[in-house]
Amino acid sequence: MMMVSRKIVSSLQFFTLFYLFTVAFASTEEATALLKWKATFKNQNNSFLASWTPSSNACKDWYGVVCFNGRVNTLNITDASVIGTLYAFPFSSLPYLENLDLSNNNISGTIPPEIGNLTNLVYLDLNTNQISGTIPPQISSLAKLQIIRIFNNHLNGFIPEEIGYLRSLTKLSLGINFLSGSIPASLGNMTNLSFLFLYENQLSGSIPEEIGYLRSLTELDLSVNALNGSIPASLGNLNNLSSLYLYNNQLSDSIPEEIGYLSSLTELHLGNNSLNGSIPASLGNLNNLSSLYLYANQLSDSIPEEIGYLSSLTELHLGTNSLNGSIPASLGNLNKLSSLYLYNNQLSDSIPEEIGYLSSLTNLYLGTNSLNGLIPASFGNMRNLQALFLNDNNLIGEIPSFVCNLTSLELLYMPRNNLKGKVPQCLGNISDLQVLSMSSNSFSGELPSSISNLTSLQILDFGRNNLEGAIPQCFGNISSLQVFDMQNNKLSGTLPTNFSIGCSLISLNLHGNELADEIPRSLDNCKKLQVLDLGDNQLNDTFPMWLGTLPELRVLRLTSNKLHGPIRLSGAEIMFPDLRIIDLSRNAFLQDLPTSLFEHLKGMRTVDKTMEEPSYHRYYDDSVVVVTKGLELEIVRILSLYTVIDLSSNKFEGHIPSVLGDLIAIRILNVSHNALQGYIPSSLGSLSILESLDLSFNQLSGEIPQQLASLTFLEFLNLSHNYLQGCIPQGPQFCTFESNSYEGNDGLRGYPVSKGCGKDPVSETNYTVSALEDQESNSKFFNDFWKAALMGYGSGLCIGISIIYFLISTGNLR
Ligand SMILES: *[C@@H]1O[C@H](CO)[C@@H](O)[C@H](O)[C@H]1NC(C)=O
Ligand SMILES: *[C@@H]1O[C@H](CO)[C@@H](O)[C@H](O)[C@H]1NC(C)=O
Ligand SMILES: *[C@@H]1O[C@H](CO)[C@@H](O)[C@H](O)[C@H]1NC(C)=O
Ligand SMILES: *[C@@H]1O[C@H](CO)[C@@H](O)[C@H](O)[C@H]1NC(C)=O
Ligand SMILES: *[C@@H]1O[C@H](CO)[C@@H](O)[C@H](O)[C@H]1NC(C)=O
Ligand SMILES: *[C@@H]1O[C@H](CO)[C@@H](O)[C@H](O)[C@H]1NC(C)=O
Ligand SMILES: *[C@@H]1O[C@H](CO)[C@@H](O)[C@H](O)[C@H]1NC(C)=O
Ligand SMILES: *[C@@H]1O[C@H](CO)[C@@H](O)[C@H](O)[C@H]1NC(C)=O
Ligand SMILES: *[C@@H]1O[C@H](CO)[C@@H](O)[C@H](O)[C@H]1NC(C)=O
Ligand SMILES: *[C@@H]1O[C@H](CO)[C@@H](O)[C@H](O)[C@H]1NC(C)=O
Ligand SMILES: *[C@@H]1O[C@H](CO)[C@@H](O)[C@H](O)[C@H]1NC(C)=O
Ligand SMILES: CC(=O)N[C@H]1CO[C@H](CO)[C@@H](O)[C@@H]1O
Repeated sequence: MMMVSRKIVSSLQFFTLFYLFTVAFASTEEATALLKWKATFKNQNNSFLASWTPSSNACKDWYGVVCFNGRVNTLNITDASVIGTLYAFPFSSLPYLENLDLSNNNISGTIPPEIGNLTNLVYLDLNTNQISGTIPPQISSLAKLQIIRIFNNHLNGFIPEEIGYLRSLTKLSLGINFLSGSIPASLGNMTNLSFLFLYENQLSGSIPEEIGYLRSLTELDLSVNALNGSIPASLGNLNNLSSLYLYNNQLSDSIPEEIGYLSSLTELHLGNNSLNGSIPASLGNLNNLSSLYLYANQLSDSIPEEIGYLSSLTELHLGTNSLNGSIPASLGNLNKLSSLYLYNNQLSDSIPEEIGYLSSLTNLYLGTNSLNGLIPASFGNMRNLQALFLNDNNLIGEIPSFVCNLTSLELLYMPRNNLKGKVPQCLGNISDLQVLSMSSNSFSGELPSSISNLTSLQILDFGRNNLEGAIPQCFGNISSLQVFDMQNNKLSGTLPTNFSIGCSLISLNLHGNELADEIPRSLDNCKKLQVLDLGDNQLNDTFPMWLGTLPELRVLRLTSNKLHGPIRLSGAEIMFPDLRIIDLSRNAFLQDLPTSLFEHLKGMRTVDKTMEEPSYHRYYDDSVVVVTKGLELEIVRILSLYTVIDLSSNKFEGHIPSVLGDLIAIRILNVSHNALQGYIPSSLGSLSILESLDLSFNQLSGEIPQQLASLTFLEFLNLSHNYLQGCIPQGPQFCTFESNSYEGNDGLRGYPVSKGCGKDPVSETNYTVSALEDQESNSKFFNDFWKAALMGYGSGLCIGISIIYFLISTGNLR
């Protein structure tokens, strides 16, 4: 039909006749074919395509269909809720189709090779569907194609090399799929290509040099793939390139100097690769560059002064590299700069005053470097600054009073410097402040009460300074506050007593001050509280049982205070449901261990590794010190994964309740230095992830339960200074403990205190020394080994025994 029509057009009259004929015939054939395709949709009631009926005129009435000379020229049913496949699509029946847009539907299955029959196709858009399988190479026979958009599907396999034959292509957009293999060099033949988007796939290998032949390219996005090798210098030929996105790959070697020849470039994003060497000074030629992202590479040497010539720059992100030397003063020329990220490098010397001239700056991140000297006074000019990060440097001096002029500030983050002096009262004027973190400096004097005027404040962290005086009462009123950390200062007086209803506190850490009196009852208004550390103060109160109603409390640390009295539970149904760390050590608690408390503690009854981090964790890490394995260990962040009961150094008496064995998530159990009596309950053998057990300095009697030998994670055991007797159980972990674990118990026998315990009751485990002795008493090897082991190779013995067990179990020693 088509071939005939091409030959006949010379006669106008005949053509008119023929044209009328085709209108009737061709659109019937095309319409019938389209209806057959529609009949395969899963949702036949699709209201968008309700107009597609056999009785209506496809060219005139059908949604999304445009005809030209009576033949379907455009089929555009984007975002029309189609649920179907392309298997019944009439590829062979639409010879005049130029524009096919099926984007934003739910089309699944693969692209049939018959797509190659749409020989007049100019525009192909299948983006945002569920299309899978490979790109058929037949697509390359569509010689008129200018635009291909199949991004955001499930395509896999290689990009067919044949695509390079599509010489008319101007846009190729295949991002967000599962394409793998390397980028075909043949793409370099598509000389009219101006957009090449292959981001978010699994492409590997290196970037072909031929990409540099695509002189018409304006945007090249190969980000978020697994590309390696170096960035080809040929890219420097792409005169019209305005954006180059290669971030999140594995590109290595240095950034080619030629990138600096891309005079049209406005965006250069090379972050998160393995690029090394220095930043080429040639980048200073990129007059139109507005964002330069080179973060998270291994770039070294100093920041070239030429970066300061990039007068259009608004974003400069060089964080997390190995840059050293000083910050070039030339950066002060970048008067359009809104974000400057230089954190996590090795930059040194003082911060140039010129940085303060950047009056458009909203984000300044200079943390984690080796910067020293004073904070330049010029910083007072940066009236638009919202975030100032100077943490983890060696900055000295006082908080300059100009800081209070930075009235747009939301984040002021300067922990771990050598700043000193008083905290300025005027901080209370920075009314949008959300994060105020000055921990680990040497600030002195009192906390200004003006801070309580900061009604957006979420994190207030002056931990590890030398602040003194009382905590202003009004601090209890900052209802937005989530983190309040004043640990390790010299604060005295009482805690604020007016925590109000709706209190947002998640973490309250006042550890290591001189705070006295009671724990304020109003804290039970802080229903979101997860971490409460009031340890190492002078608090004089009974056990705050009322905290048990806080549903999310995970850490309760009251060590080293003057807390006293018995711990008894009222009849409440649910108490401390999420508690994981309870440290009441070094107080004056009396009478029985709190059995009724142990009967609650639901959070310690299951081993749960899926705790959410609080939302503030980017600016604050909760940390708690626990005593484990005889050492102080600071747990940062993962503290919700640690489960600790420390009741040591009190005046508890009576028995160790066997219900403790139900708290199977405990890793650290310390009840040492009390006046506990009776037997060690065998139920402790159920604490299967216990790492540290300290029962020392009590009056415990009887034998060590054999069940403890099954605690395979136990790394620290202290049973010393009790009245224990009988044989020390033997097991894989038990043979790593030395005699000081047992000293001061005159009645204990067996390894490592004395020679074996003879015919001890055979344990359930395969690893007992006594069982081995019985089986191996004739073996000369074993006797020699035993002698060597007793010469002090504590843990060597364990390994040795395992080897022997292996030999026994394989029959080699029999
Ligand atoms: C089409 O039918 C399905 C059930 O077969 C129904 O869930 C859906 O809402 C219907 N859609 C329209 C647009 O009527
Ligand atoms: C299809 O229609 C949408 C909106 O109706 C339009 O944005 C899109 O450009 C059209 N596609 C083609 C190929 O004409
Ligand atoms: C697409 O359709 C399939 C089959 O009806 C359905 O299971 C799937 O959830 C749909 N996907 C989307 C993204 O709508
Ligand atoms: C490339 O684009 C130019 C200008 O638009 C056009 O004249 C030429 O035909 C195109 N080349 C191909 C192979 O389509
Ligand atoms: C297309 O590109 C490939 C690889 O660069 C090359 O070998 C081939 O000769 C090119 N084909 C044409 C027709 O230019
Ligand atoms: C580069 O862009 C200019 C201006 O838009 C245009 O005239 C020129 O043809 C482009 N060069 C190429 C190779 O496409
Ligand atoms: C790039 O990755 C491929 C595997 O995908 C590997 O064979 C090749 O050695 C790598 N090349 C470089 C330069 O790392
Ligand atoms: C703070 O701003 C005021 C005017 O708004 C100005 O007079 C004062 O000098 C500034 N202080 C500092 C330290 O920059
Ligand atoms: C809080 O701000 C008000 C005015 O905004 C002021 O009068 C008051 O003194 C401030 N309070 C403190 C403690 O600085
Ligand atoms: C605790 O406070 C009470 C009175 O409130 C007082 O009698 C007692 O001596 C205090 N205890 C300590 C250890 O300071
Ligand atoms: C020793 O361990 C093996 C495998 O763990 C087990 O099959 C065997 O019954 C055990 N023997 C004794 C005596 O417990
Ligand atoms: C008429 C025509 O060109 N038909 C082709 C359609 O596509 C299939 C698959 O590529 C070919 O086999 C046909 O020849």
